[in-house]
Amino acid sequence: MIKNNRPEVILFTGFLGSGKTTMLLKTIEMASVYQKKCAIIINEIGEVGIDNRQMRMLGYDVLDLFGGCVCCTMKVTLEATINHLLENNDDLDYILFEPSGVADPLALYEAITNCGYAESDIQNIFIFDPTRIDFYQKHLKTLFWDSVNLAKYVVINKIDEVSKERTEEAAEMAASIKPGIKSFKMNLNNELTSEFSQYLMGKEVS
Ligand SMILES: Nc1nc2c(ncn2[C@@H]2O[C@H](COP(=O)(O)OP(=O)(O)OP(=O)(O)O)[C@@H](O)[C@H]2O)c(=O)[nH]1
Ligand SMILES: [Mg+2]
Repeated sequence: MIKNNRPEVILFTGFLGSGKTTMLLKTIEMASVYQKKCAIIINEIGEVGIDNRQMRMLGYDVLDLFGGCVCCTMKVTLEATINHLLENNDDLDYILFEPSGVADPLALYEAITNCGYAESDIQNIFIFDPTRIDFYQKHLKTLFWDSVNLAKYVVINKIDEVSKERTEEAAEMAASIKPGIKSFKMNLNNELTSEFSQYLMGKEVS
């Protein structure tokens, strides 16, 4: 349970094109059905769609591109933005944020905990695109492992594009990294499943 009626912070994490923005938009829609008030933090660098950790794993030197200081700037900016939201809104239920791939997740966590949240308060939803399992296993193993480990829930998305077996394989991959992690299987081009909606909106953080 979050202290002082603070809004819950929900992070939508996942690799390029996995469905983070789609999920964020669906969550906003769902929140309005539940009459909950959301603030959305949008990350301009994220909009460019470059994920420097992925790029680095693939052998590109992205530090040259971004000068290496983007994460620090972002950390300060994120902290200031959250604090601003907390100071100026006393009726917020959720802060939704899609971090860009440029952001170091640990720096993001630090920015959020500096605003008075416990790390365990952060609702980090990892969105997993099962159409790309082979690519993740081949090129992004460590990054995938770290991302699942940091997440609270996994959403296996795009189930309309893969077989049931593939969906199960994705869920098993997540569970083998973080035993017991809850997975929700979805086609985010449709609605959020009611089970997931209730989980996110109805249930307080335990
Ligand atoms: N078939 C199918 N397509 C989906 C689903 N969810 C999202 N998409 C599509 O996948 C593409 C990428 O979705 P986004 O929500 O932009 O993904 P993202 O993770 O925000 O992408 P980046 O921010 O660029 O990393 C879009 O064309 C979506 O319409 C799904 O469940 N099924
Ligand atoms: Mg996006």
